[in-house]
Order: sequence, then C-alpha cells, then structure tokens
Amino acid sequence: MQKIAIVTGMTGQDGSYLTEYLLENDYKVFAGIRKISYPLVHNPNIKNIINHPNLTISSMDFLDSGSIRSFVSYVKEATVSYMHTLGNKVEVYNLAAQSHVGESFKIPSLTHEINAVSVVTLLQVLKEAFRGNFKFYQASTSELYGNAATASETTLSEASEFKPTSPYAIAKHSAFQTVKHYREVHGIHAVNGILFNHESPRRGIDFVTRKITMGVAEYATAKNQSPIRLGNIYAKRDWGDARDYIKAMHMMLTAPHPKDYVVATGEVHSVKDFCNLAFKKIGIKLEWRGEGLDEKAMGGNSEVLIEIDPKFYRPSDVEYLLGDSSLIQRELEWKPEHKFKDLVFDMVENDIQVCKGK
Ligand code: NAP
Ligand code: F7E
Repeated sequence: MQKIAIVTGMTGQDGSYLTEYLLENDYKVFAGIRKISYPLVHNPNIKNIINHPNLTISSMDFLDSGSIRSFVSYVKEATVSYMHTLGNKVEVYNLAAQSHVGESFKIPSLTHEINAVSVVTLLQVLKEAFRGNFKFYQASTSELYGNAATASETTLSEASEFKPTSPYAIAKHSAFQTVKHYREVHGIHAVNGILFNHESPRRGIDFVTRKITMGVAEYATAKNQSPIRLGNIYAKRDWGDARDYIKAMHMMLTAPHPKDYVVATGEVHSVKDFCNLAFKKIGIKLEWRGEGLDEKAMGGNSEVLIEIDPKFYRPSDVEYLLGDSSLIQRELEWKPEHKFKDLVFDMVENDIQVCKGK
C-alpha cells in the first residue's frame, strides 16, 4: 500500500527533516511551497532531497486561498488511484508558518493570516477533497502557555492552562482550537503537537540559538569579530533537537487514536547558558560583567564577545518554558535521543563549516 503525505513548510527546519524522514520510510510526498522562497537549488535544507523521485513540489502560498485549493486538488488527482485501498489515508503535516515570535509583534495581521486563518482554509479544503480520508498534524507550540509557568517555574503538560502573550501565540492558539474542532465535530484524525523549542544546524538564522552559534563560528574563523548582540539573555527554554521532534510528529499521525501531545526534553537552560556552552566549544570561557543593558561577556584577553541590545527585547517575552512529555513517552514510546550539549556543539561545528564555505 503506497503511503502518501502532504507537507507544508518543507523548506524550513522541521519540514526539511520531516520530508527526508518520510521519503526514507517509503512515502510519496507532496510539498506545497511558496515560489518566492529563494531558489530551491540554493536552499541547503533540501539539497539532499530536491531530486528525489518520490517528492513532488508544487506552488502554494498560505496568503492565497486559491493556491491552497489548487494544491490540494492537484494532490487529490495525483493520488486518486491509491485512495481506493481501504484504510489508506493521506497524512497531512502542516508546518508552514510565520514562525518568529519577536517578528509577530511587528506583523500581527500577517502572522494571524498565515498561522490561524490558513489552517481553517486548509482543513476545510482537505475535508471537501478527501472527506474523512486524511489525517492532519498541526505544528502547535509551547508558546501557547505564555507565562503560565514563569512565577512558579513549574513543568507544563497537556493539562496546563494556555495564556498566549504574543500575536504568534494567539494565532497558534486559534489554530489549535480549529484542529480540535475538526477532530471533535467532524471526526477527523487531527492532532496538535505542542512542541517546545527545538533546534538544529538548519535552524533559521534569526532564532537565538543559531544566531549565537553562527556568531561563535564567525569569531572562530575570523570572519566577523564584532560582539554578538542579544536581547533577554535570562529567558529559559526547554531546547530539544529537531531531528527527534519530527519523529514525534509522525508517531502522532500513525497512532491509532488522535490526541494532542506535549513534546519536550524536560530540561531547561537560559540563553546565557547557551552562550557559555557555545563559546566553550571553541575553547573560550566567558566572563560576564555588568548588569542590565551594560551586561557583557568577555573572552580571555578582555575583548567583548557578547553585548545587550534593547532592539532584541520583545514587548512581552515568555520567561520560562519547561515541558513534561511523559504522556507521549508512555503512550507512543517517543523519547528525545539527543543531549543539549551535543546539540549546541553540533550547531557550532556546522556553522564553522558554513563559514569556511564547506
Ligand atoms: P521555519 O524554519 O521558520 O519554517 C517555516 C516554513 O513555513 C518555511 O518553509 C516557510 O517557507 C513556510 N512559510 C512561511 N510563510 C508561508 C506562506 N505564506 N505560505 C506557505 N509557506 C510559508 O519553522 P520551523 O522551525 O521549521 O517550525 C515548523 C513549524 O513548527 C512552524 O509552524 C512553527 O511555528 C512550529 N513550531 C516550531 C518550533 C521550533 O522550536 N522550531 C516549536 C513549536 C512549533 P519559506 O522558506 O518560503 O520562508
Ligand atoms: O527566542 C530570547 C527571546 O526567537 C528564544 C520559535 O521556533 O520556539 C521559537 O520561539 C528566547 C526568547 O525562540 C535574542 O527573547 C534573546 O526569550 O529563539 P527564539 P522563541 O521565541 O522561543 C517556539 C516554541 C515557537 O513555536 C517559535 O516558532 O531568546 N532572545 N536575545 C532572543 N531571541 C532572538 N530571536 N534573538 C535575539 O537576539
């Protein structure tokens, strides 16, 4: 029986790893991408798969509902012969989003359109095209909790309260409810993966982890010796490895019953911890001096390696996110394989190779 998957957001961090994983597992994958993405052949995330015979790439932009309709209709036509097999359902992984929380404060309407409204359109179009013959994974997020845990520093689970505090989180909260609606009212196998932060060498350059590892690599290769400028270095996150998290997405869609799960490591670190470890990889022990906007990290010969820049503060930030993923570990036997230190070192090493042009 041919397994079919639709992936949105294939050019991004998670979409590229997930598509690779599905192709390795004998899926035929249909990816909807926006053509304004920079030329696909130059996108390092997808260089391993771009010419794969089981991958079909089509144009689809969440800001154009007609393109969502055409894309789904194209996949329906292309897969109609496979769909006659009883029990064969298309697996849809909805990963496309305006995924930058800080940016969402500057472009709230666009963020809402892409992250919330498009999810309604996509689900409705899929329901019309495939009736009940599809399963739906929604890339939900720990940002839904907002600062629910900050004061008490508690662990967040499926039972914890959502208190979204950014336009990004508000839009993702709306999408979360939409998915629940299609599951409960229309009987679709539709699930929300409540994923805590996850990183990799393919992380977008504007997210704090990659910004730090690229800054360290530029320093190590003498490409750029100016200080890395950061915002809130006291924010704490439960950082996992994207290569573990995409497996959780697949497990959720192939599980017998649709359910929302938290995916997290259960370990928390501050942005400052991340900086210390990233510089340790190149043999530098940071020395922190000063407070507030004057806080700086110095290297061995007293040169400034990190500075604070209020430009990177957000109107409201989520200070503390630590997840409890015991439900998915118990019910679906998912577990995080990669350790935090290995992730940080891997990202620095990868960026050193990028800086050397390899
Ligand atoms: P990412 O690297 O930023 O990828 C986002 C993807 O969405 C890209 O392929 C991007 O395409 C696509 N996209 C953006 N706007 C679009 C539009 N208007 N129409 C169609 N596609 C569009 O994000 P990620 O880190 O892989 O995250 C994947 C998903 O998980 C996102 O929904 C994110 O919100 C969610 N999430 C991420 C994390 C995390 O820690 N990484 C945690 C929880 C949830 P272009 O290449 O054209 O820009
Ligand atoms: O920020 C602080 C910033 O942008 C992490 C997305 O994948 O995970 C991600 O959202 C923390 C925040 O990720 C800088 O204020 C300090 O407290 O790397 P980030 P995020 O906002 O946690 C969630 C789960 C998602 O769903 C999102 O899609 O780091 N921070 N200085 C900084 N952040 C950035 N970006 N840049 C700085 O210079």
